[in-house]
Amino acid sequence: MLDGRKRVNFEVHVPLSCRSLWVSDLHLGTGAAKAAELLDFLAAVRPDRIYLVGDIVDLERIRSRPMFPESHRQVVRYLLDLAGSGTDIVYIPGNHDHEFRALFGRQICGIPVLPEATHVTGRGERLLVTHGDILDGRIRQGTNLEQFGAAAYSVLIDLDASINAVGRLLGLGHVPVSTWIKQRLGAAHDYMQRFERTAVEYASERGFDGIVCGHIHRPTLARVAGCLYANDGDWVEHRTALAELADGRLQLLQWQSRVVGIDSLPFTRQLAA
Ligand SMILES: [Mn+2]
Repeated sequence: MLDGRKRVNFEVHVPLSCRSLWVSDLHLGTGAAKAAELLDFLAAVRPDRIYLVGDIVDLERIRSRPMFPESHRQVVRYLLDLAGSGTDIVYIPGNHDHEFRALFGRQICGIPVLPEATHVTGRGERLLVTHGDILDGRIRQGTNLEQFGAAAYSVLIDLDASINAVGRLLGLGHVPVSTWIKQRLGAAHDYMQRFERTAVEYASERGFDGIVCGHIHRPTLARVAGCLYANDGDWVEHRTALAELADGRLQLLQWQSRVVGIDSLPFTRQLAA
């Protein structure tokens, strides 16, 4: 089982119809991407609209170590086919695929490329959708320790892929080492908390009821001082997505050989207002 994450009381009907689905941090083009599992997940959900919330294809890594196996191609083809057959898809690039920011305002095979988006839920809540790296700029104005946390955190995210590649070779399955380290490395933990707080401030200042982002590879759904903070997680480590269900409620989903509804990670504390 995955580090003690518990199921919530949420029944999943396959395929799961939902109004909207947010996925990010796929990091296709790296050995860490869980492309085959993502394909299984995508086949088990029927969203009206999909937001691709950045770090979809890891152009940064591809430049230094080119690889793009068949399963990664299939993910891209599948998404393009969905767009071609009427699913509304929006692409918001992140920092690992920032080259696509040159295409803001244009479309790739019918998929608009946007810096950010506004999503209104069935319950009338206005949510800001952004990858989240823009928040790093605000966090870097923080203390040296916080800056160290941000740097340590991005190293850990990369490290996770290497550790798990070794784990797979040894037949160990998924080794949640970086989750373990992240929970214990104070500076990384401080960075994540600051990221979440900054995200909520950023959305509130701009008059939104909440924010949906990715970037820090930590699936979370929380309400902080009346503002919604939703992080759709990643497809390197957690295999998670955020869904808006038919009734307008938000729900974190995880692929565990089937679609499962999950709570936020157990180590997510209630953030200070
Ligand atoms: Mn990112």
